Amino acid sequence: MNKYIETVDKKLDEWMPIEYPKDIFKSMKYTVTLPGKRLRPVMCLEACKIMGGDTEKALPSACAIEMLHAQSLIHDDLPCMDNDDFRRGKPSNHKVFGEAIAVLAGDALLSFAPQIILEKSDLPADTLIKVLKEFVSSAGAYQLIGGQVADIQSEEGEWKKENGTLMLNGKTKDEMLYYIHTNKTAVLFKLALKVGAIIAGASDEQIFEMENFGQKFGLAFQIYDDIMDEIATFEELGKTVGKDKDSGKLTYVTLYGLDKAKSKVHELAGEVHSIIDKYNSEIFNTMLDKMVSKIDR
Ligand code: GRG
Repeated sequence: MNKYIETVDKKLDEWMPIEYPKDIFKSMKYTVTLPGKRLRPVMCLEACKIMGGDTEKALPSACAIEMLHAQSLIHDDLPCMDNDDFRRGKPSNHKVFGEAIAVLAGDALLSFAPQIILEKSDLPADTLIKVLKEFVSSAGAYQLIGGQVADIQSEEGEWKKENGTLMLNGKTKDEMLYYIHTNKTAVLFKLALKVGAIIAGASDEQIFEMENFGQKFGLAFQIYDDIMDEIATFEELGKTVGKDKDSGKLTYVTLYGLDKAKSKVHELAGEVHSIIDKYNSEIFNTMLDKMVSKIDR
């Protein structure tokens, strides 16, 4: 895992030079290169490896997915969204560069990332098109952006009783939570795993298996993240803690309580194991074990 992280960090630094106008490149690079866990690029490389592929070939895509993730973090922290002053243990992008540059840095990363895939990948044209198709559809209104919109609206919108059940935009709280977690969070894990498998030349069945893994891992990870918001420290999370409860955000924890949230993470982790155990991946097992052990302390 550390080897993958080192390689990704080196490439992120190399592929993000500070050009003119410097502030935008500095702002883009600032959040991308802060010490995140690098879960998505590691998953992309490991999926490529377990499918028998050459991980070198997946590196540009793995880095581009980390850039897309950083883009979503920059915009998520803005005052008009989650309004968080800290990210990855440091001041958020807009706290360092100002709101205008932070908005533009997110926008710029959105096109810079696929540019990296196009310019740095050594892949056949049909594979490149498949990878880019996954990338652009994941980043758009059908998935990542749609998930964020639902997240914001679930907090600010007016839930109304229909036949005795609270509803918003045609969804119950349960359905809304599933939509948000699928599109805001699981989407980038699915993207990373599918892209790694596509680059390795995996079969449609194997790609679907990776998608299923990403979906279940993503759901578990968002619930884990919301549990950590309640039980972890600032040092551990690198961002403000306890915000969900204070802002009345719709999360698995605020809806069902800590105990049910913990059991759900266990249940989903078990389902992930049943998908991936046959691959004997130490890296995937470590990721799952770390997540579960942190909520079990
Ligand atoms: C304009 C394409 C576009 C998207 C913007 C702002 C937004 C839409 C989406 C926000 C998505 C978001 C912030 C989801 C939260 C997912 C999550 C749990 C992030 C934390 O991931 P970690 O813990 O972070 O892997 P590190 O810092 O370790 O990488």
